[in-house]
Amino acid sequence: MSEKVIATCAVRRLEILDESGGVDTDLMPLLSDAEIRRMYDLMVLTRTFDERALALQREGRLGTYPPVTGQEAAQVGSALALQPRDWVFPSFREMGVHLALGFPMQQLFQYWAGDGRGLKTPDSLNIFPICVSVGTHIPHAVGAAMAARYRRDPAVAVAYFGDGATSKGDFHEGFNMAGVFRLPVVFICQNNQWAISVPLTGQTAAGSLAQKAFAYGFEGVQVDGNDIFAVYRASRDALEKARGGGGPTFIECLTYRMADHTTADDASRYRSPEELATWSARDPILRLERFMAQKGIWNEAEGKSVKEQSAALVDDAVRLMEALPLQEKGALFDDTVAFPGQRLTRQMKEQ
Ligand SMILES: Cc1ncc(C[n+]2csc(CCOP(=O)(O)OP(=O)(O)O)c2C)c(N)n1
Repeated sequence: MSEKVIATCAVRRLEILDESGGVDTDLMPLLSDAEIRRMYDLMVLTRTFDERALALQREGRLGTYPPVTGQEAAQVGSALALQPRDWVFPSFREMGVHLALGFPMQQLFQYWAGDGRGLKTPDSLNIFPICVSVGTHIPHAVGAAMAARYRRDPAVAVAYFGDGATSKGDFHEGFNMAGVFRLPVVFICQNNQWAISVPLTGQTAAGSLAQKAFAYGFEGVQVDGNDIFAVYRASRDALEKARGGGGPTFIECLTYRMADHTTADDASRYRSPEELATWSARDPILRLERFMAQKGIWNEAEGKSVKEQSAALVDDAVRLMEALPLQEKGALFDDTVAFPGQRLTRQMKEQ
């Protein structure tokens, strides 16, 4: 008879870019100035899009909208590590991923304005429709990874979700299958620390979300989610590992949702101004600007011009979206199901 430790779990946390703009040169991924500039441009574009979407919602020109501000590094950094053949399964707060991958901006506006045509992914991109139902796309990504395996296609499936999704059955079922079959899938959790008004401490008693992967037999890593270099490096490594047959990885990007959950929420009812101020100081865009300034590839005037260029792109997308004829009655059903059941058929007739 004996009693011994049969498993212990170590969780790595990756940080490369600090708040003053300094980097750990040993961990810094090899990136050209142009690649760093692209990261910056896309983060600024995402924030500009976000600010405009909020304004449009307040004017009644968009429906309910979930803001992205604060999460740009987690989204742009991970998306830029992907290859075009990889399959992306977004939840509902990944507009930075969409923009980084080249999804047409006017379609994002269209979707949030309630027009189903906004969800139609261009043939050149492998992005599944936005999934508002929390966590249900996780098993879909795992299924796509299994399909890639059968087809001997070196594509990796990537699922994006929030901390709240890690409490769902779909998360655990998906993780279990991914682990058992060592599938080419990367799970990217933007732990923005709030699931509407439920804080992380109400979501889990675990010390990290990353450690949950350990129970399913694969690696979980936590990264500073406001550090674009750490997110990019962790994502690139996980994708390479999956492509090489090394199985799944769970990346927990520890970040913060700076705005309300959606335009239908008032976060000031459950969060303190102090918490907000702490995270404002960790702004992912400011941090990259400081790094770029020290490197001599950014100054105030250039920052202003990037913001102006982003605003012009957003203006064009809004104009395009609002110039489109309204979606035809009933067209909402077209790409929803291949074989509508009785209830849907009745609803379609009632249109
Ligand atoms: C299956 C399901 N249950 C409940 C909801 C309502 N709901 C919408 S967002 C949300 C919280 C999601 O939190 P998290 O996964 O942390 O993502 P975040 O909103 O922070 O990006 C909930 C409960 C839903 N959309 N789907």
